[in-house]
Amino acid sequence: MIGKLWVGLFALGVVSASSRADACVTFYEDVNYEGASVSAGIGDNHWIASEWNDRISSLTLDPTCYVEVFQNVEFGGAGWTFSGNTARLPDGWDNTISSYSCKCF
Ligand SMILES: [Ca+2]
Repeated sequence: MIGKLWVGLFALGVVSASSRADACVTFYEDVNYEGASVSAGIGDNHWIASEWNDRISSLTLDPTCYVEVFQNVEFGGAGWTFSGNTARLPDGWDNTISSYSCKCF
């Protein structure tokens, strides 16, 4: 009984550890999580690189994470924070993101 409890706790720990290691955010080229995608871990990205600049149209987030996105490089211009999966970026945000910061609780 005790042994099973410890096995269960260990398994739980492994699951939560691996979910922490998963992507903080995944960006998609098209709305509804379609087209090309790119995932990123926790952290700041001051320049999303030319391949993804002004291209993102939807995003998914790890349930424990949120991402602050910016219209310009170096976290400049307007900003918006997303705290959940977003199938369609709000008006004015489609194909505009150039830098971001992804954080988890
Ligand atoms: Ca797009």
